[in-house]
Order: sequence, then structure tokens, then C-alpha cells
Amino acid sequence: MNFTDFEQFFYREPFVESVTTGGNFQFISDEEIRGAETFIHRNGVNGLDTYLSQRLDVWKQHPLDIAVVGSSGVGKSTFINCLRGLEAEDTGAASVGVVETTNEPTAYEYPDFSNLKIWDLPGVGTPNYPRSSYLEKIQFEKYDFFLILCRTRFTENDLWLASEVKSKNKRFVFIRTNVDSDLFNEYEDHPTTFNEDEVLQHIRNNCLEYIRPVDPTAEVFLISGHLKNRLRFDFGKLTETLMRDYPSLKRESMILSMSVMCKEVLIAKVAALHRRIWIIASASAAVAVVPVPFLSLGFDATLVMSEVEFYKKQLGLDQEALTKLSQVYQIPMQKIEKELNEIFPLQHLNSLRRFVFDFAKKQAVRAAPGEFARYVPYVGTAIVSTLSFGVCYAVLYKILIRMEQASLKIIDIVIDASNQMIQQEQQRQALI
Ligand SMILES: Nc1nc2c(ncn2[C@@H]2O[C@H](COP(=O)(O)OP(=O)(O)OP(=O)(O)O)[C@@H](O)[C@H]2O)c(=O)[nH]1
Ligand SMILES: [Mg+2]
Repeated sequence: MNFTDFEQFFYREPFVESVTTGGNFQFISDEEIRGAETFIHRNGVNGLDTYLSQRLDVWKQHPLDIAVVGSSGVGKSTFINCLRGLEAEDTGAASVGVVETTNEPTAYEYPDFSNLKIWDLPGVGTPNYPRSSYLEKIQFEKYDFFLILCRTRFTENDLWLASEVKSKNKRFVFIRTNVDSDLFNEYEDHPTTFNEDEVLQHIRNNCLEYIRPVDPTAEVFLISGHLKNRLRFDFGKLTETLMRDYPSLKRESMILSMSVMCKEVLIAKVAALHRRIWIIASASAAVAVVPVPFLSLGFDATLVMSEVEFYKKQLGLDQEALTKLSQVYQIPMQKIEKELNEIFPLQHLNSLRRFVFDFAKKQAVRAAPGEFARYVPYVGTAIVSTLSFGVCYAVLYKILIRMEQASLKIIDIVIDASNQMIQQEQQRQALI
């Protein structure tokens, strides 16, 4: 598809469903419905735009503190860097190495979202951190979630911590790091009978034998903490677990703070971003129903543009994220550009403002407000029937779904590249 064909196709494309969620979004939470209804009841439409725009940023005020715990050398710092999308040598990365040691609790913020902190904590049972004073010393109460890491087997101290966390009704998971090097060693030892799935199952069973007496339902996630392996093993399932079961705003905060690293995170992000669209469309319409002379299109450009830029960043399609990806997985930028051409050409991604305005103008001609009737009960006909609501909704929805497809494509490219890197590494090792 050439560039003009893409544009024609994009503008005419009907509302397609999200690829990752199959369109199965929970549109509006009860809290949000009540909030908007109460506001309109008390104040009418005036000021609704400000009220709703503020709602968009509420997740940033919900701090989340995740604790990463484990004995020295199990790979805590490496794992934290991987979660934050960083390699050991990147600026702001946690120090990693055979002699670097976590001596006291250290917080690592997410590059763009300071509300989410990952804490690198010393393991239990060292001279400075005996069991008797451990919980107090690490300020146990402040953490929302505990990730307990081991490299070979979970120790008595790890299991003690898990039972303490459980008894205080906090959440935890067990993580077994270094499975990449275990697999490699197994391959070296038994090249003729080697079977990756069997080895992984064996490691899993071995860990569960230790864990289950403490918690019969506990799971263990097998991972490699190295960034290039983050699409392998149980990393996706682990991030899914990390995003589940918080009160709604904390959950939104967790989802929007994570870097998009696998399909599981992408699914959660697209659903969370989709839930914001009606808010922006309503805010934009609330401005439009109050007559503003030069806003003939009735379209709150600033709000819409900042949301579209937010999508780009959230779904890992900004220049910085793509460049990083191209470096880590050794994928030439031209390949990324070529693959994205049919979905969302980089040209458009890099000059979104022009693209969005062009799209909004074309969309305004064919807007069909009836499509949005389901929102009438929440914000009223005065808002939903405006051209602004329809245009805004269509623009945001279509761009979100397109970016979702682009992000999925990138994940596929990365999986291929990562498999190739593994094969090359195995061949290189075989020659040594
Ligand atoms: N192959 C492989 N190596 C790993 C993995 N995780 C960590 N390493 C390596 O193990 C070494 C120790 O990792 P760190 O992340 O520094 O371990 P730590 O738990 O932070 O150690 P302390 O700070 O001393 O408690 C480093 O050389 C890492 O590169 C993994 O999943 N796979
Ligand atoms: Mg460390």
C-alpha cells in the first residue's frame, strides 16, 4: 500500500474492533458514571470540560510501591532494569554485577511515571537484616506487592517472608530468575536429549515443591532478567499478574505506568486508553456547546492532541522507544519503518498534529452521532449529539486501534529478532 492509499483507507475505514481485546471493553466504570452524573446535576454542562480533563490525570496521584526481594546475586537489579525497559549500562539503571550489592532499600522510578516505584530490597537474614527486625527496617507497610526472587531454590528466609506477607493480607509472587543460563547448561550437558519445555517444567516443579507448603495456590514465574529475553518464558504472565486486582485507580496507575513490553501489557493499556475516550470526547463537546466563535469544528484540539501523543508514548511508538528497540534487538530502523508502513507510517507518527487535523476535518463531513447513543445516559444528549463528540470519538478510537496494530506488529518483529539472537548465540557457543 503506498502512502496515499494508506490515507484513503484510513479515513474511510469503518470502526474496527480492537485486535487484542476483541472489542471487549468495559466502557465506563461505575465511579466515573456517578462522577459525571453528579457534576452535570449540580453544575450543568458549564465546567464539565475542566472536571473531565482533571479526571484524566487522577491515576498519577495514586502511588504504587512494588518490592523486589531476594538474596544477594539472584538478579534483583537486573530484573528491575528489565521491568523499566533499561539495560545495565543505561542512565538511571540499577547497578548490576557479581560484586554490586543491594545494601539498603533503594527506589527506582519508572522513567516517565514517578508514581510507580520499584524497590530494590536486601534479602532477609543477613547480619544487617535479621528476621527479627526485617519488616520494620524495610517499612513493610508501604509496599503494595512483593516479588520474591531466587536464582536456584527459594530459601527458608524467602518462605518466611512469603508467609509474613500473606498473613498481613498483602500480595506476593515467587520469581525464579536465570532460566536462560540453566537451559543453556542443560543443553551443554545433554545435547542429544535436550527438551526446553521439559527442563522448564522440571525447574517449575522443583520450585513448587518448596513453595506449596507455605501457600498451596502460589505460582512461580520463570524468567530471564536480561532485557533481550523479556518476551520469553513467563515474563508476560508475570506482568499480567502485576497489573491485576488493585482498586480501580491503582490498577489504572499500574497499567499506564508500565512500559509496553509484551502483548499482556498492550492489551491492558489499549483497554485503559479506550476507557478514557468518552471522557475526552465529552470534555471537547462541553467546550463546543458553550459557543466559542472560532472553534467552528467544535473540537478541543489541545486535549485531543495531547491524548494522541500519550497513545504514542504508551504504546511504545515514540522515536525514543523505537530507537532503543532497534538497538537492543539489533533490528535495522529501515525494517521497522517498512513494517509500519502499511499500518501507521512513521511519517504520520512523527507529524501527528497534521495527521490528526486532516483526519478530523474529513471525519467531520461523515460523522454520524447516532453511533454514540450508548453514552447518552451518562453525559446527556446535549453532549453526545454534538459534532464535536462524534469527531473526537472517531478520531481517537481509530487512531488508538491503528496504533494498537502497529504496536502488535512491533512485538512480532521483536519476537522474531529475539529468536534469531538466541539461535546465533547457540551457534557461537557451539563453536567455542
Ligand atoms: N543469564 C542470566 N544472568 C542474570 C540474570 N539475572 C541476573 N543475572 C546476572 O547475575 C549477576 C547478578 O545480578 P544482579 O542483578 O546484580 O543481582 P542482585 O540480586 O541485584 O545482587 P545484589 O545487589 O548483590 O543483591 C549479574 O552479572 C547479572 O548479569 C538472568 O536472569 N539470566
Ligand atoms: Mg543489586
